Amino acid sequence: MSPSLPRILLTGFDPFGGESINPSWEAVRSLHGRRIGGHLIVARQLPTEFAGSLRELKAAVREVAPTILLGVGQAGGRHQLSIERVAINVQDARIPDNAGAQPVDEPVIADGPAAYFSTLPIKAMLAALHAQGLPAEISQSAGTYVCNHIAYAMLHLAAKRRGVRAGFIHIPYLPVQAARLRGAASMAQADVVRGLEIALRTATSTAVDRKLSAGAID
Ligand code: PCA
Repeated sequence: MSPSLPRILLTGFDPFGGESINPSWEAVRSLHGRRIGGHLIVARQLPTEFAGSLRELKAAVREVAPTILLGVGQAGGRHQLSIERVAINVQDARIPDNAGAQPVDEPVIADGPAAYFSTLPIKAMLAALHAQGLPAEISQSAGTYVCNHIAYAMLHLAAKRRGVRAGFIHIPYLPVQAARLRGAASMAQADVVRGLEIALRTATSTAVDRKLSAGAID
């Protein structure tokens, strides 16, 4: 690994919930080794497991020493690139994770704060995605499953390290998944990858986020 470039740790998940692929890993893996905004991308797959993902995230952070952490996960049913604003300190699993664990109303980190806000420039990222013709939104909840868990853990680890920022993006199904699911929204992998590139380039070049309305009523 080039010692001279600051690094971005970009994570995707393995398949879960009966799917045989996870679009987050398919997109993330194709960016491994790329340089974006003067940073080297290191891609890692995390298991869709509460305990296992946290263990592997901590090991990857120790090894890679990233200045930016971006988690990516599948959010079947969402229609666009979904930039998460917040991660909450709760695990509430509707289905068992890939290790069979199904925590209900447990904290991610026992003594952690109730929530963390993303420390990436979410509004600047949103504006850049729209400007490049990609559908994207700000999401006010990353859910309560493994993705929220990892988003929270990334922000918790980043909060303890000077100059380190973190965030999370949920992505729709791939067309090949949606074709089986009749009516589900999807996004082509090339667009997801381009969107992640744009989001990361914006993160590397934006120290102070923009103030743009992108809220929700419900
Ligand atoms: N999506 C799940 C976990 C793994 C993934 O890709 C989630 O949204 O929690």
